[in-house]
Amino acid sequence: MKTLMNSFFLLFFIQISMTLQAQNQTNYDESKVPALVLPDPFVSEKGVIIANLEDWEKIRRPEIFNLFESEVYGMLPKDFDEISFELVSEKKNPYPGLAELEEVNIIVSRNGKSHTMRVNLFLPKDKKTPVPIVLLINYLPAYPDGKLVDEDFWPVSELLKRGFATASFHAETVAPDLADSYQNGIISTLYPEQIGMPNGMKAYGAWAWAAMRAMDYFEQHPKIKSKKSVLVGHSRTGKASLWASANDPRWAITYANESGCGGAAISRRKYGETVEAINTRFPYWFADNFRKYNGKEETLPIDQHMLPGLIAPRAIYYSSAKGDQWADPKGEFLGLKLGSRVYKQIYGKEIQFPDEFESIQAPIHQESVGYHIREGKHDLSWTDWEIFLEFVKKNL
Ligand code: GTR
Repeated sequence: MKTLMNSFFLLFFIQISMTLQAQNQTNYDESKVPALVLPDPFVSEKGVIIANLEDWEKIRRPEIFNLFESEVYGMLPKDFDEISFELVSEKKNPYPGLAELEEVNIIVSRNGKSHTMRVNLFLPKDKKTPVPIVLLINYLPAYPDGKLVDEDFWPVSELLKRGFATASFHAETVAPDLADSYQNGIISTLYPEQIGMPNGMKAYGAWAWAAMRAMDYFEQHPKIKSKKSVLVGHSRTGKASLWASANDPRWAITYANESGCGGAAISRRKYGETVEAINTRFPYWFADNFRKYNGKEETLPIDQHMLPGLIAPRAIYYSSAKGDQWADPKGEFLGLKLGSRVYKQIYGKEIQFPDEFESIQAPIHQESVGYHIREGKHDLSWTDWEIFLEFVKKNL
């Protein structure tokens, strides 16, 4: 018993000291950011210059997608045998005057096993025609009083008043957000062959998979205009939203708020959270292969500026907070600015980004690509939603 306790404490101290070490080494000094030498989105692995839509879609996009899948996020299996939807009634509708509430169990089966995930959907009451939908991937701990909604994070009534249906699921409905139990959802039940594979499905793959299943529900819903769909995630679920949309062309607009390392921000900058720091604290978020790049970001065959191109030409939106240096706001901005070249050069969108990140004074809302940075800390706030919804008005 004593030996067991000793090894428990030893492991605990190793973990703490690894975290502290990663935090101590955090760089917040722009003058120490390495000169950026980034992989070129417009040169194929065989050296072909990619200058038109056909070469982009047939050659380069698949190459970039495969690299993100194997080296960063891990696989996202798309097959299953059956899907069904069941309405349940467990919670009280907090907006009886504004909305109809649908609590939906989505039941997916594969190889004789099934998993049930929950989506909560609010439909505006007074609308006769199908309406656009905003889906938020939530990861916050369940609200203490069993409440369905925290309006600060998910502004349901504001969305309803603007004519949207809105839905949310909790990340843990498919994969717990914990290192020792993340597989205890769809991974061990539906896709056990993924376990132990260096490019196998991890939490991000599972959360992105869940967004796809929610979309399956919206697509067959007579009151939802699923072609006008918006996928939103903050921080860890911002990263998952980007990977979901790279895998699923059904999302019209994808919004990643303060998604930082492994999301919007360019890894090679090593500013704030690094690849090593994120893989150490959250070894179950990304594919095991991503660990090869701990401290060796410059050897990644892709970088996060190549991720928006997987979502193009569909609209994409990033935002940052000045007090969220851990997520590297400048790296997030550059990831989008450089990533938007696919929108401009391949899809002919009108895009003009400022030269200097430091000179940004107002939201940058371009054709299909948008960005804002605000004062304050790491959070998905009403300010973020309000500015983002202006972009949605023009781009949905
Ligand atoms: C942090 C993590 C970030 C970000 C954040 C969050 O601890 O380092 O990558 O995802 O959590 O999800 O709030």
